Amino acid sequence: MANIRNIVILTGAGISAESGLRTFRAEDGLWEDHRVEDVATPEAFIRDPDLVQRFYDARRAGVQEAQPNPAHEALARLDSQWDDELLIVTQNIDDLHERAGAGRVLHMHGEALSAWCTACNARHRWLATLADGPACPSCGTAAMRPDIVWFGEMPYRMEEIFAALARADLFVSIGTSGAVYPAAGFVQQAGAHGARTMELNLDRSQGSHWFDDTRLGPASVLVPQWVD
Ligand code: BV8
Repeated sequence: MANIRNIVILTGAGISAESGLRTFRAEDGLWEDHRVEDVATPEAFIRDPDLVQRFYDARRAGVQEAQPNPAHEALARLDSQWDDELLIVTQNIDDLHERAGAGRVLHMHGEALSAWCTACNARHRWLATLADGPACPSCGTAAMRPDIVWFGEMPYRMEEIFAALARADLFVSIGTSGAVYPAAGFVQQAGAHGARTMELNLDRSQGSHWFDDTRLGPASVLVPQWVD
């Protein structure tokens, strides 16, 4: 990758699809079982906390059963070899990037394996269920929610992401439909600052027209081809 120094990679549910984790907007998609407003908004959590907790308890269990695929492994190789700036901004709440060995990962929509105490604000690595109302290890109250960014909530570490996009020479989007903001707008921000932009996806995304280069196919094939 001649004269490329700083890279930002955005990943979405599609990079984990071949690890068996369902995406959101396919026919067998995750939301199909639920209306997104019923499980991924703060209002849903107030209205029916048990439904929301059980939805994420099931996602948390599924994440622990899944294994990284060649796409996650290729990005981990790139991360370990790349001497300049590289940031994997993931919309995914699974830990497959980390388990493949990637270090520079930023979960902008939170993490399935993290619990957030709404009483004392502490965050805990959490592998079990939350629907049964476990006590917060820090303050002892039964007030923990999934550490997930729901619709209407502020994604994590946005300033850090915007700064990385402003410095990027290359922006690569992998396995996302480009349906959810602000992530769907990153390609425009990177391009406006002069980055080359590339999309690796199974189908054309809603933002395909913003990319310099679009390659269609499964991430487990396209990402190793690009990295190696
Ligand atoms: C916010 C929770 C303010 C965790 C998620 C109009 C304009 C701008 C914004 C809005 C707007 N109307 C409403 C909004 C705000 C809203 C939004 O964007 N709504 C959408 C529906 C229009 N956004 C928000 O509320 C966000 N917060 O805006 O705060 C703000 C604004 C700016 C700056 C700061 C603050 C919060 C959004 C976060 C919501 N939480 N998830 C969870 O349950 O997982 S979003 C949810 O959808 C997922 O987390 C995921 O990240 C996201 C996007 O889904 P994808 O990852 O793209 O998955 P999808 O199924 O859609 O697509 C999969 C793709 O993979 C497909 O293209 C497919 O072809 C491809 N694929 C499949 N298999 C493979 C493959 N590719 C390669 N290989 C394969 N094998």
